[in-house]
Amino acid sequence: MFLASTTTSSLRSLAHKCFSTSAFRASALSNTYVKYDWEDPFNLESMLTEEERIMRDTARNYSQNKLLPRVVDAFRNEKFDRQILAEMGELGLLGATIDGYGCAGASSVAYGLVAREIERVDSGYRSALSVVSSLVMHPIWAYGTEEQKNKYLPGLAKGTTICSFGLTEPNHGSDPSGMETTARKEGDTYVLNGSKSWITLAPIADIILIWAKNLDEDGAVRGFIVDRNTPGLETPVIEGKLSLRASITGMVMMDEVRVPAENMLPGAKGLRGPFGCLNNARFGIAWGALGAAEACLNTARDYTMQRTQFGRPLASNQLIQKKLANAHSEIALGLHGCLQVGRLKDQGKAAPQMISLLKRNNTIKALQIANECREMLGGNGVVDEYHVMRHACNLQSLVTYEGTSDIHALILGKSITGINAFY
Ligand code: TGC
Ligand code: FAD
Repeated sequence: MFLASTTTSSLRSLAHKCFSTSAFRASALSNTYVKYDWEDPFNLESMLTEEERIMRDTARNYSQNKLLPRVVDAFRNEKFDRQILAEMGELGLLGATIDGYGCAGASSVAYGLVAREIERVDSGYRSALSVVSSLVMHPIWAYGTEEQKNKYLPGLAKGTTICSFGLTEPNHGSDPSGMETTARKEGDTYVLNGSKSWITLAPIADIILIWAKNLDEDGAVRGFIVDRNTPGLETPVIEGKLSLRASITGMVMMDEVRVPAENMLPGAKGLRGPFGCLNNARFGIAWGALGAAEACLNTARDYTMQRTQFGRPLASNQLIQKKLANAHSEIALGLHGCLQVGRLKDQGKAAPQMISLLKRNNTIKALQIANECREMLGGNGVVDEYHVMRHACNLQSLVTYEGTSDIHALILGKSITGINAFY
């Protein structure tokens, strides 16, 4: 009783203190109606820095004016124009979070905003940005020697050097720990043997970061920068993708490929090397997926406002409005999760599981949104010029690469229960 009354009186006194601050009183008593901005429901804009807004606007202008006009043809004909990376480099969009070496030194949120804008046009273009920035530039910067950084980062930042990240193998996708690619030391070279599969940009890459088990270190996983012109290296294209057709994907076959010993990244030993890169790339995918979802929502909104059936716009039907509201809500919540994890990331406080949660949830939600938006466009929804079905096809890859949705569920499940359910 005594405790209860003490608590009540402390709470009353605390409430009095809070209420007497002018800001609290103004907001609590104000009758001002705050107008809802459906295009920015939680006022994300107010939480960005000036620099982040500038990077976002640069990426938006570029992708809407230069990428959008090319994408239908690129997707139809499975073409990736390598000039796109040079254009992104020119604008400072590659390796944006790295400080120095010709990079912008921007925040993680700025990187996410750029991914969102590029993916608003096509996931394949964002894939190229992710591979260069997170999967190759990041490890060279984080695990490389000063010589490696000076040699590779400026060209990668300009987009004049094209690169790939080779982790997945034909027999080892979700479980890269079983990889069969090996490295063995011979004099001042490492000799690589094995094959990698599903490697974005591999057929046109100038350098490929290959993860292999080093036989001289009990099979510890190491990263090697392999030059395209090395004898024994082949990079055949994987044809016939029905997803990410505007991105080029290939295999990497290595038969006694000799790499100078100084091309091994000394700061990465074990699987935490490649997984550290994946944290950054998965974070970018979490933002990017929502850019694709926003593009679908905006198209469906415009279409259903203009298209008339039964004598009134489709958008005046409850079923349509419910679909729009669902998509709108998921995008808004997802973006704010990304913003929070981006801020934590820059403070060194982001756990990998936070990124698994975002990557899994946002890609699944974006795919659902794209499918529902496609339905709202009726027959036109299956035509590439409306873009929505292309996004839906691309999003199939997003729920698969960089760890499938179910693998990320198991990562989260392990954290929740403490039980490893992978095997
Ligand atoms: P596990 O025993 O849990 O861990 C091995 C070591 O790695 C460390 N680690 C991490 N470190 C940093 N960040 C993370 N997210 C990490 N996750 C694990 C861990 O601490 C441990 O370190 P150490 O020093 O103690 O040895 O590993 P596991 O073999 O049991 O695997 C767990 C699992 C299944 C989660 C992992 O294998 C996984 O994530 N699988 C998914 C594979 C995947 O994501 N592949 C992506 C290929 S790249 C790609 O798809 C690019 S697409 C590009 C594009 O076009 O956009
Ligand atoms: P598998 O691992 O064979 O999985 C098949 C199914 O089984 C999935 O549904 C999976 O969730 C499920 N499964 C697996 N294990 C378990 C389990 N323990 N419990 C329950 N379910 C399980 N890789 C790179 O290294 N570099 C790249 O640049 C790259 N780019 C890519 C581009 C594209 C377009 C695509 C599609 C893939 C790319 N990948 C890349 C490969 C990608 O990361 C793998 O496809 C992905 O990790 C899944 O591996 P997998 O395809 O071998 O599927």
